[in-house]
Amino acid sequence: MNTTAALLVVDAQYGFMPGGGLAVADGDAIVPVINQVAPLFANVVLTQDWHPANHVSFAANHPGRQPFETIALPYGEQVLWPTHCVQGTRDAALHDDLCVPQAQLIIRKGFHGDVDSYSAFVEADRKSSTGLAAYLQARGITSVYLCGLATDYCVAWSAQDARAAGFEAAVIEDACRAIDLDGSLERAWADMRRAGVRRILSSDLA
Ligand code: VGL
Ligand code: ZN
Repeated sequence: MNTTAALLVVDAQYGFMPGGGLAVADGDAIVPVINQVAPLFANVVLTQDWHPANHVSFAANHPGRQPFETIALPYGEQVLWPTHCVQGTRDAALHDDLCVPQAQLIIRKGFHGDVDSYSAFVEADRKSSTGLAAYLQARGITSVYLCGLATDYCVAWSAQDARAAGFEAAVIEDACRAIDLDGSLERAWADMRRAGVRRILSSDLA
């Protein structure tokens, strides 16, 4: 088994599955695909979107604003989301059917009330590190395979930041689903390609 590779399972939480606060169409279809590829990895890291109820990314915390509008924040443009993945709620829990017992680390992100964090590596202010790059480097990991939700937000930002931190990165497309807000999915694939992120299928791994 390749000990220099890690599988990064992004936000496989009820909040992004059908019925969740920020439901992604067909989001639960990724769970069996992740369960199928995970045994190929000795190193697995999970992320968990983990917001306080007063989080700046929630439309409900901006009177008169609606979900999916954007606002300007000190660090840049922010999409306003429906309330999702509030700390300690069922919405924030990882899907019960996810089977990755060998996972070694769960990175929780988006816990600062005034900063969002799509990326598992760096928060949306582009300054605050989650510590993940240093952790992976300390473990001798050189390549990161990404799956989870959502392709065009947390997966895409994490993949590009993995490249920026010097890792090889590949997104397992059929182990992801997208929000696809105003063409965000096509833009995300173009941005990832430019950053040197590989686009693969679970069948490419075996
Ligand atoms: C995500 C929007 C807001 C994601 C998280 O996991 O892609 N998207 N919070
Ligand atoms: Zn979020």
